[in-house]
Amino acid sequence: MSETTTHVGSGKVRELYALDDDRLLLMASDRISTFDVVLPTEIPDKGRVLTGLSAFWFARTRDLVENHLLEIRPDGRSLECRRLEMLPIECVVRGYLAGSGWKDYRASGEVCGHPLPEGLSESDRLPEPIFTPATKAATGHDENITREQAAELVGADRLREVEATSLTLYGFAAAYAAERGILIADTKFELGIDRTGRLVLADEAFTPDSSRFWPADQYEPGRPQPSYDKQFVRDYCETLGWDKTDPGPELPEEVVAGTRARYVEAFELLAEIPFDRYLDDPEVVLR
Ligand code: Q0Z
Repeated sequence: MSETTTHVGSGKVRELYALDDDRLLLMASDRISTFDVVLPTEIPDKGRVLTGLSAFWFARTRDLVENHLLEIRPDGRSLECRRLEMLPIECVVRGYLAGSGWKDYRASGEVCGHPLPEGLSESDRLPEPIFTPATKAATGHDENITREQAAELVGADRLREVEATSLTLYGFAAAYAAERGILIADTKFELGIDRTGRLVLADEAFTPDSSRFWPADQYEPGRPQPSYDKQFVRDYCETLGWDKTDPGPELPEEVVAGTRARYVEAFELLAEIPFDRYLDDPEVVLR
């Protein structure tokens, strides 16, 4: 990092730096969170897996929507990106009934104003994927909003474009991943506007941190699904009687190794590139 690189933001497990007026650097650490707490133990290469997957999806979806990616750094964990005017909503698409979607459905029979058929079970596949925007909460949890609230925030015409783009991206990625043994239950994007007013996919795309990945071979509606990447960590934490407040527990080496293996497996299934090749030359995911 050069002297003139300024830190401009932190996520739970990522850092954002300004390179100049037009470019940002997004860096993914090896930190992992569970039950919303960042744990004291890192998962080696987790940031590289997520960065590689995100860059892979940017390359694969560039004909569907423009994206912010300029370069992938040789460290494999940082992306140089175009700086955009970010939309003040989180773009969420759900193909399955999980998380807050399942909670809202149980309470009201609908999710963000989408009426759904009666009698759906937890983790059921939805008849059609639905766009369920949320507000960006600085801390804590994003809050689901209605289409009307989202239209007030971005404008009705822009919202229609955002919804169509989000559904197209999810449809492409979910079908691609399902053929390779991973169900993408839902996903969250950030979209921005470039200086010419065009909609651009930003932030990260279809990583296990921004999406719910489920192993397709264990899919069984009617219960919560195991997480593709974090299930070992959650199961281990559940054995401890930890109250899920900060600080979280240290992870034993077998949980670290098993979790790292799951991240690498997701990368290799989706990108169809050995992870060691990515470490040698991160640009392989762009070709
Ligand atoms: C992304 C975030 C992170 C903390 C701002 N291309 C862009 N242009 C303008 N702003 C952003 C982007 Cl990606 C932008 N975030 C989310 C990421 C750490 C916050 F790594 N915030």
